[in-house]
Amino acid sequence: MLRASLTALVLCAGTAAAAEMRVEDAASRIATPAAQAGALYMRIFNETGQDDRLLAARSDAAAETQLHVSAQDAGGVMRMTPVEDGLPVAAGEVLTLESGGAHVMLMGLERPLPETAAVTLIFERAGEVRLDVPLTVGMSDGHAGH
Ligand SMILES: [Cu+2]
Repeated sequence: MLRASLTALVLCAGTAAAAEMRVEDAASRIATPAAQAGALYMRIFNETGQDDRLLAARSDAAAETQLHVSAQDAGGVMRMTPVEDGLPVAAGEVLTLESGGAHVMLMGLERPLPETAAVTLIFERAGEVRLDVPLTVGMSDGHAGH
């Protein structure tokens, strides 16, 4: 399994430079100034020409960065769980990270809170994609959690 992914990365490094993962509308939600954790949302356009999978993310703005999915449990309560096998994004498709769905979770936010989080998305085939996401406290939809 590990060997297969490494081979894919090496093959991928030789492909055209124009193909890319394009990220739009990156935003954050941190409920309160004292919150220990925050969520990042964005849209990821797979313009690499090949099916891929978002495996993980990391950031300098938090002690730990995880991929989560939110879903209602049997009792109707929204819960979030870590993504285990990555989030698939087929060639030409869009992976949307949004409130109530999949998101990047920053756990153990740095203090003082940086204005911007440098985030690295790690894809199975496209490798690492870096972006900066502004960190904003208290988005106005009245949701205390996410
Ligand atoms: Cu989460």
